Parts: sequence; C-alpha cells; structure tokens
Amino acid sequence: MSDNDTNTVSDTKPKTKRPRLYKVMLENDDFTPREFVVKVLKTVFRMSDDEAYLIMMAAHQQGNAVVSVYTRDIAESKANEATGMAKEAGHPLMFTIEPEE
Ligand code: TYC
Repeated sequence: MSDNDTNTVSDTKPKTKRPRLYKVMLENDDFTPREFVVKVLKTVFRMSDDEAYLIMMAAHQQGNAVVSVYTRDIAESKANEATGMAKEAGHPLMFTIEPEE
C-alpha cells in the first residue's frame, strides 16, 4: 500500500436523502356539484365514500383541502388526472400541488 493512501470515504455523508413530498390540494369553486367532487376523489384517490365526503366538505368550507401526499411525479399525474376528469365533464374543479414544508 502506498504511503499516501488516505481514507476519504468514511468522511462522506451517507446519500440516502428522502425525496421531497408534494401535497395534492382540492380547490373549492362555486359551480362543481358536490357529488361530482366526491366521485373524483373516490375514483382517482381511492377514497371511501365517507372520506371523500369529508375532504369535499373541508374544501367547500375552507377554500381548499389536502387530499394526499406523494412524490412529485405521482402528485402531478394524480392532480392532472383528477382535473382532467372534471374538465371532460364540463366542471371547473381544480386540483393543484404544493411542496410539503
Ligand atoms: N362549492 C361547490 C358547490 O357548492 C362544491 C365543491 C366542493 C366544489 C369542494 C369544489 O373542491 C370543491 N356546489
């Protein structure tokens, strides 16, 4: 072994960073029927009837509500799928994403 053999590996930080997570938010509006919001939550986010109703009412009363938390790709595709389902049915319902603190 050479004289200048050094060990830098043991000084490096383990690189197992967890990915940043994103919240999918349900936004309230004045036009989309409540039952349709519940249907989208059940279809795209696999919620039970009761769970979907509670989240829909939270958005209805507070302006928005956290639906669920995912990695960025999954959050984007779920939000797009849910917003697209509403658009196809002629409703202005929107799902957005925001990074978790
Ligand atoms: N505010 C809508 C209504 O009164 C229902 C609604 C609830 C729409 C939640 C969007 O995210 C929403 N028909």
